[in-house]
Amino acid sequence: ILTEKRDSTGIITLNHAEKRNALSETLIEEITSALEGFRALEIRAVVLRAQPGIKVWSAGHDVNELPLRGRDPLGWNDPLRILIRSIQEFPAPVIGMIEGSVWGGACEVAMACDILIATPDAAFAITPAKLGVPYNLGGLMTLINMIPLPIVKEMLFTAQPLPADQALNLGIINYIKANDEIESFVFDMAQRIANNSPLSISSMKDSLRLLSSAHAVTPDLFEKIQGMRRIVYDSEDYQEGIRAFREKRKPRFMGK
Ligand code: LCV
Repeated sequence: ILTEKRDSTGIITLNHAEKRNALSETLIEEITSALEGFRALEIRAVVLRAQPGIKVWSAGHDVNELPLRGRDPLGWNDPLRILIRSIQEFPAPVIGMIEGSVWGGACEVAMACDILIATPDAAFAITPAKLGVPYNLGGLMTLINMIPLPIVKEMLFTAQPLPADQALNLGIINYIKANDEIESFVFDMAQRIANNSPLSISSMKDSLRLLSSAHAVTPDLFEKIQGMRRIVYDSEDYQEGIRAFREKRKPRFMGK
């Protein structure tokens, strides 16, 4: 990643284009430590972006780091989960500046941002079904807090990209701006945020996080869901999804 401080705005630029900014443990650790550094500098707005004009904002979870059979691929301490929480718990607003296509767990990273501004070519594809992965409860919570349920189901079940204009119509992203306008638009908004009360904003951001995740899940319900998910990540289909990706071929899911 590249990091930059511009007045009270901190900028994180994903910078691993040769691997399509796949969210490896290393890349995620760089992002979370940059956020920790920004917290110490009392940064008042963060912009999370990729290189200008990029075709793929992020290809999502590094598939080569997905555990093989028998282990939850999206457990509490997995890097992607740590990254999502570090964005959601950061005391200042994080603006996702999206150029290009966003895949899998990177969609959830985008949806964990507080405000999303995208270029017309941006698109969002949530892909666990393409890999045979059972998305986790917290991740689904992030998604349904940002996306209307019928659209979340369409995105999860088809794993097809949702284009920026459709995302804007649905209120998933705040603005679409042309490539030559988006940077100044985003930084102007970051500056407006930085000029307001950081204490007020931080308390409201955290209150909204707590309110939006306040869903009663009984222990029985939780264990039922975990049991269902284990059947999936223990399945042949889960292995087939990862193998197919590595062999650069379409997966053949047999439902077992
Ligand atoms: C590792 C990669 C990746 C990658 N991991 O370039 O949400 S969940 O549950 O599904 C979660 C588990 C998750 O996020 O899973 C990952 C979901 N992501 C995807 O399904 C997208 C996978 N990537 C692609 O479909 C293509 O790479 C796109 C369309 C993003 C870009 O295609 P393009 O032709 O421009 P390549 O496919 O040639 O990729 C360039 C290099 O990046 C690696 C890929 O293996 C290749 O590496 P090599 O040059 O060593 O072959 N790469 C891409 N995505 N998610 N590695």
